[in-house]
Amino acid sequence: MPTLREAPADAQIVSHQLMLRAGLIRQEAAGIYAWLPLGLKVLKKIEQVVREEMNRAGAVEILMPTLQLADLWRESGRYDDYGEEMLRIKDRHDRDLLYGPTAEEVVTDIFRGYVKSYKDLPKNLYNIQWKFRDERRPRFGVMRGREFLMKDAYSFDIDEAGARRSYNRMFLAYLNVYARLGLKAIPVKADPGPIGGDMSHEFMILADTGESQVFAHRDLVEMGAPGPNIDWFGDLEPEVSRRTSLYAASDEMHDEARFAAMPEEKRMTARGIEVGHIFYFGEKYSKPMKALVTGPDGKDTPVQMGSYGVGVSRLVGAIIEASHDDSGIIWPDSVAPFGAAVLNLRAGDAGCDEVCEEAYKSLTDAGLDPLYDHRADRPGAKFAATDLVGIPWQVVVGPKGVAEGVVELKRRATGERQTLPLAAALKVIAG
Ligand code: 5CA
Repeated sequence: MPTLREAPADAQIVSHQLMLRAGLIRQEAAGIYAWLPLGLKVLKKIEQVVREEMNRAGAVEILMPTLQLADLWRESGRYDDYGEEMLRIKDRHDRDLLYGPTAEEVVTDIFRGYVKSYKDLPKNLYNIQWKFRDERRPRFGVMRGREFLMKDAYSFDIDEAGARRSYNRMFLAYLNVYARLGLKAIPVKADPGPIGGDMSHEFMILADTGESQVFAHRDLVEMGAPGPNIDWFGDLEPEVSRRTSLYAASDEMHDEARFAAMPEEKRMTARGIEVGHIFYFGEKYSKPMKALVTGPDGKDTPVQMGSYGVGVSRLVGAIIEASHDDSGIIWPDSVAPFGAAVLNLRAGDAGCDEVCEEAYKSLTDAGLDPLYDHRADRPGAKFAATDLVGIPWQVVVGPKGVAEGVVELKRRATGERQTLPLAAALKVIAG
């Protein structure tokens, strides 16, 4: 847990500063990071939330390689178009490879190898894998990296109506992901860019440091997520259109006339962090790559596709932007690197050691994945470090309390402290 007192001078935004100070990441090259123990724990927890919500919405996990064959991209026609953002590599046989910036081509190749009939549809395959884009200006730490972790899902349907149902499932699953991460995300109409297609939404977290401009109806901010208990394979159109009927657009798609037609108090212009982007693009890849399925009429037709990305590593930064104070990070319980910290203020003292070990064991048994700080540091340094790294609960054990049979329990988010017996503290933490 290599914490730093000062933020390195080149970190411009608070999340980047706090990620470096809390020892979550280490820069290895511009836009390329090593994940240190605490950072990796958070990244894995976000990944797991995303995975659970994808599975709930009927998507199936696979893992595609980071290195892809250029020939697949020649088939889709994107090899030349993608430009300088693509990292191109040659192997020892002089074959052209690339480090995948996204995986439409690879997943289409997998799909066409196995699925031949509409009876096997719908299908949605996803993976959580590192991507590389040689961004011109990598900045803000993991927010705009060159190597970054993305969840990318790809849907396959026989017709447009099916593709829209698949799109709707992802649209709502995304809202559930962000809600579980303690974030308020707004879906906005977006430009499909190099992925292509004619229907696209970005999911934005409001933050002054965001790189995107958002124009939206205020009510969208508080509308919230649908929750896990919707009928995922039923009619989701009403839930989706409740949200898409209110105005919301990124700057590329902004329509000033429509925006101005809303009541003034409902008009919101803000900066946003794009934490997800979904696309419907029909036959854009299936047609040139000949991913054909036999329809009910016996005819072969190109499958209808969409793709759905979540910026998993970017979310670490986005959550910090949305949840911190002057002392450091405030992790939502769902992704905190440790559920609770046990601070031994006098390590080596038999009484303190005994209470700490009991606390550590009980918290472990309760599934809270606790951190035990038994370093010889002075108490002030321990408090500051635990606040900085944002652990939701602190159980503070010192000689005075031990003599009286109590510990101090602190909630990081509110700063609230209470003095109580260990067993009672454990009950409060367990909720
Ligand atoms: N194939 C589609 C969806 S699967 C796709 O690549 N979409 S994307 O380009 O919009 O990327 C998906 C998400 O990845 C973005 O919404 C963003 O959250 C994240 N992302 C994109 N570029 C970067 C980057 N340079 N650094 C960190 N995260 C990024």
